[in-house]
Amino acid sequence: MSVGLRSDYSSTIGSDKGCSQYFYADHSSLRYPLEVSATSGQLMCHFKLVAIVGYLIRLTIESVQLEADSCVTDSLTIYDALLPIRSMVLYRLCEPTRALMSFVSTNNLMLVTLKSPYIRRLSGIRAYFEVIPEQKCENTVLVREITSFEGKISSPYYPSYYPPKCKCTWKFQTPLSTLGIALKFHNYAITKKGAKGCEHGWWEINEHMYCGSYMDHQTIFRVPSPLVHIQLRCSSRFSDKPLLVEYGSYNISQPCPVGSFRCSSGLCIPKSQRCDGVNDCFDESDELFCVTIKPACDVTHFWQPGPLVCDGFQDCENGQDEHNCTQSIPCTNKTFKCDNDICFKKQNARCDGIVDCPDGSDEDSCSCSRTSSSLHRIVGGADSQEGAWPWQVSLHFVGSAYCGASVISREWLLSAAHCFHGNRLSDPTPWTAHLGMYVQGNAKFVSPVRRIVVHEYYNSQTFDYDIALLQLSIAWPETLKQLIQPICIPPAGQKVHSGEKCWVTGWGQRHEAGNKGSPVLQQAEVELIDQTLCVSTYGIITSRMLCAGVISGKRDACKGDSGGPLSCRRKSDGKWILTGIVSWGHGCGRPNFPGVYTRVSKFVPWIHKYVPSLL
Ligand code: 4AZ
Repeated sequence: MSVGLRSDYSSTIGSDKGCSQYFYADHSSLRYPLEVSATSGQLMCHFKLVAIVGYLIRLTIESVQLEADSCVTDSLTIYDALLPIRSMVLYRLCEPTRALMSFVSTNNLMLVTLKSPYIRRLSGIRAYFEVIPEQKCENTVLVREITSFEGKISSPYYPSYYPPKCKCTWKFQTPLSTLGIALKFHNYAITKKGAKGCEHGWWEINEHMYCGSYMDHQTIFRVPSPLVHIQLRCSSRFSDKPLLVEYGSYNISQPCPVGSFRCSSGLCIPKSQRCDGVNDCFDESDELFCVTIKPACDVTHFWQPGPLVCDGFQDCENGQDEHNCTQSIPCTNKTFKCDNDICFKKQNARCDGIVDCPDGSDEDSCSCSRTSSSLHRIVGGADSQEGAWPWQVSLHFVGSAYCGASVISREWLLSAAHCFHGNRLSDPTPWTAHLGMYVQGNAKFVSPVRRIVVHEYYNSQTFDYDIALLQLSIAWPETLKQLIQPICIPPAGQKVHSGEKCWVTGWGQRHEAGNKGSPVLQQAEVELIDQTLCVSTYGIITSRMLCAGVISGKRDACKGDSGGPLSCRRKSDGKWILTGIVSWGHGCGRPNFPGVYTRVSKFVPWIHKYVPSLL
């Protein structure tokens, strides 16, 4: 017999028959199914998986259904042992998924628990497990003289998540002393290791130490040596996302071939792709320092099919392509259809505060803050006026003000990921959100937090992707709409203009050296700062960050303001836009060290993934 259902684990644990089971698997080429689902009642399942000694268990999850509440009630937990010991957690899933993912134990035992005590719609799991041999993770590679990527290395048990304990070694040798090794990391990057430990992989490359982190694009790391010794140690507490790295040789004296441009990330792209408005480098370095020249079209060619049609975009310098239009491009799922059937190329034409449709239908029924009464309240001084920033939220952790946030809908807030970094801080239970508040502690509405969604690429060393969504347990009532109003999310990829004046607000410290927050909501007017200047000040500024401040430094965000809004008023329609989220900076209010903010326009699709109701 290849698999034995030895006994029900305990008839008192699950109300559903077969929910708690003990499997023994001794056949290494079979898939053993693990499936359970229920539409009402509760699920409290314990699946104990045991393989033959000397082998490991790979659990592949095809789908999981549960209530998404940051694991407060519902969770799927995979343990690297037969008992639910905290230190042996391999992975915990807090939200439903249909993405195929697999996990490997470090021994022949695994426990999978599924908890869903109040089933509303459907809870369950569809998965299978296999018995697999332990894999060695070392290799010696002789790289050819082709100066392009020729092979791949990967984390152990790829494409499974790799286990928390691992050690891989790879040795590379190129045929010529003039050739080094180029490593192309997929959705991952390595940077010099600082004083802190590494959270997502610890790399030693020719005796230099690096930490790895996940990103939304590939990066290239070049080692200018013909002999390269690499060691990877898995440093995460849990199983971590699989890694894939392409390797190849490159010419040490000329890392990018003639006719190509070298991105800041090390990637080489054809020179022709520089300054074409497309982020080919992924880090936007190909689009920096560009002077845009729009064609001055002549009437003879702008009716031709192509970009120069009536599409809501001014392609010609003089705007001729958009004058007296009688022709429009057909609507697709990437366009917005106005009520009078004209289509606009811009996906985000709807509710971006700019009237694109001749009948204004793209801007009808949009609900974020237009605030016509806003002008009188933006005044100098540090204390704001009561009700002036109706999207401002104070987040309390175990009863004390800890961070800021912004209201973006009836039940969702936007804040900074770093506010929730750490075991206790990432649990929504101790958090409360205080809305419609002016003096600390006197909120018009308080709700517990149901769910915290930290951006999956948040990097606690560099503060990259410093963004988090919070779902309230109780949506704020319509009756409070005079005091609580959502702020608008910027259109995706919106460009900001340096010198533009915006406002930062919060109850954080009023001095860098202080240790207590302000009782009254503070406001400070700050200027958006040129990205190149920001990079030259701090060095480690990514395209997900922007700087704002004043030269004197006097007006700035500080500790306790984190997660709060940087609000900019759009001239065209008077709407307030959440341009930034207070993230970090060198101290507070220091001359020449502006505040650093998360650039919200980079996260529009990510926000929409969780808050689809947002217009
Ligand atoms: C902080 O510690 C912090 N001056 C927030 C903003 C700034 C500095 C520190 C910017 O939360």
